[in-house]
Amino acid sequence: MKVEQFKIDESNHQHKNEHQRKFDYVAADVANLDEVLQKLAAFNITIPSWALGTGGTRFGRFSGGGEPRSLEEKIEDVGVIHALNRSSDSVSLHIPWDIPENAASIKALAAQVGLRFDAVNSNTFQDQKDQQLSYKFGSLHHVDKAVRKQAVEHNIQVIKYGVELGSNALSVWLSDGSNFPGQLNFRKAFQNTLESLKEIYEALPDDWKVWVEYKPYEPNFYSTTIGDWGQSLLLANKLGAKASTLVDLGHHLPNTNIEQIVALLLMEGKLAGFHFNDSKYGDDDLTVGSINPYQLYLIFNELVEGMDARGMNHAKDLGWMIDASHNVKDPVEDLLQSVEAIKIAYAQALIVDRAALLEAQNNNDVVRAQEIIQEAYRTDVRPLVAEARLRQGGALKPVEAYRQLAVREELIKERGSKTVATGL
Ligand SMILES: [Mn+2]
Repeated sequence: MKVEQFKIDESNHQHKNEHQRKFDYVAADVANLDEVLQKLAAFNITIPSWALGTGGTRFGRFSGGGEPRSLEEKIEDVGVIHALNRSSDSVSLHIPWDIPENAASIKALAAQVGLRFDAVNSNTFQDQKDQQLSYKFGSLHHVDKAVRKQAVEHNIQVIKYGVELGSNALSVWLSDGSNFPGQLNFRKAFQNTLESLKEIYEALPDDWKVWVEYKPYEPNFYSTTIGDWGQSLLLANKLGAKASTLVDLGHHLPNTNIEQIVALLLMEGKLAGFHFNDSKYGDDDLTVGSINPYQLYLIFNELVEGMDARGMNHAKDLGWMIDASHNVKDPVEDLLQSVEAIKIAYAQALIVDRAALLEAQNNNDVVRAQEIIQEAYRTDVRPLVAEARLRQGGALKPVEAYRQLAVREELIKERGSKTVATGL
């Protein structure tokens, strides 16, 4: 299933006048309009291979129709997303859920729909069929050296798959932790993790990075060995320049000031990038921007300020990826919504009056500072995001176009109504 350009153009034609009116209205007040549009056009968000199927919970899974049955079909789906939004030009693979059996043909297939491969993700939080030793009590932190070795070797294998695909980062999330007080020696668990990560680090090609993700709880409920950004940063600093900290928005305790964490990691040159999602209670993995879009904007405000302070390229110098799971929506529509929410927050951050904000901060003018921050947030930047997308050949209204073109119906015809994608 491929979305043809003329169909997108037809859909855009219906919305042309309405879009132009709204765009002209907001554009009149944007001082650096061309720069904002260029940055928005360049900004892409990676789609994870596990998000193309309907997610489940531990209570069950309600699969949707036309789910991708193979890696090839997942790439096809990301191709559809990218054709519509022109902002999702890469895929992140999860090994072993999506093993590229023939890297050359997978790479060629991806290139046909304008995609490349971003970070590869290892998995030592589940036991796989035919696996010799169990990860029940952890992987890289395990008390038994043989289990640690098995987990290290898996990560090195994932790097090899990534090299074949042209990826250049390994993303590591560990579920290692403990469920009960006394179960684990925290110091030894940390040291084992460091030792294991060092072995993985040694196997990284020169131009590769390793991203160390943290999470406070779940599936373990007493301690997690890489539980917060401090523990991740400690590991990344001990490992070296190729290691940095990955922030997953859902991996924080309630009310954590994530924007402050981001600001400091950026300052230290140790922010790897993001796993975007949203949450109300815990690691809910809801659609980005669906619960707390203001927090997302505040995070982007720090990102833009911090990246500019270091002269970084917004689009290329950090990893931007969605990590969400949804059990009631069409995954493609959900991903289109997530990408849109990210770009809206980014656009708002781009139009913040930085010079005025700095002046207000230096004068301790708290009211003025808040006014400046909220002025950008309360601006309807959606026509700017849509204009950038339009100029790239994307749809003015991606979700509407997806429905109009009856993509899901087509996929169900091709794949059947009872297909189940690999993943959780
Ligand atoms: Mn994540």
